[in-house]
Amino acid sequence: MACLFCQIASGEVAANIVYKSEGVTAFRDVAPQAPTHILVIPDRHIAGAAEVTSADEVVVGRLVRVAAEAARMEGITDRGYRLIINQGHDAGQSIDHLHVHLLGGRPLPTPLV
Ligand code: DGP
Repeated sequence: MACLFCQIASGEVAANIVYKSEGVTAFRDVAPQAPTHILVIPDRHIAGAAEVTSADEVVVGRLVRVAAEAARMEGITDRGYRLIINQGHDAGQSIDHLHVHLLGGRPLPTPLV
């Protein structure tokens, strides 16, 4: 079955893309939970954090760097932001393609859960 985020990475499905380079795509979440809510994904399909292998370490590191660059572009670096990866059912992962949520632009709840 076609993976939605693979289709966004390939351009087959439209999204509000804020960054695309080096095998990584960042785009605005369709249902933002904060003033800034961007998803950062590897273009190559990785189902989730549990499926990351040593061969993925470079691109997975790149996800964090691109998220930090996106935060700078959003102007939220100084006030802070949160990066989240949901893995599996209990975490509420709804799309089985690894993605980092970049959330910011307002105070975020603490503790985390
Ligand atoms: P998660 O629950 O961690 O699997 O997050 C999946 C996110 O993906 C969720 O915040 C909503 C977002 N999302 C789902 N479908 C689409 C879509 O078609 N386009 C965009 N831009 N975001 C989507």
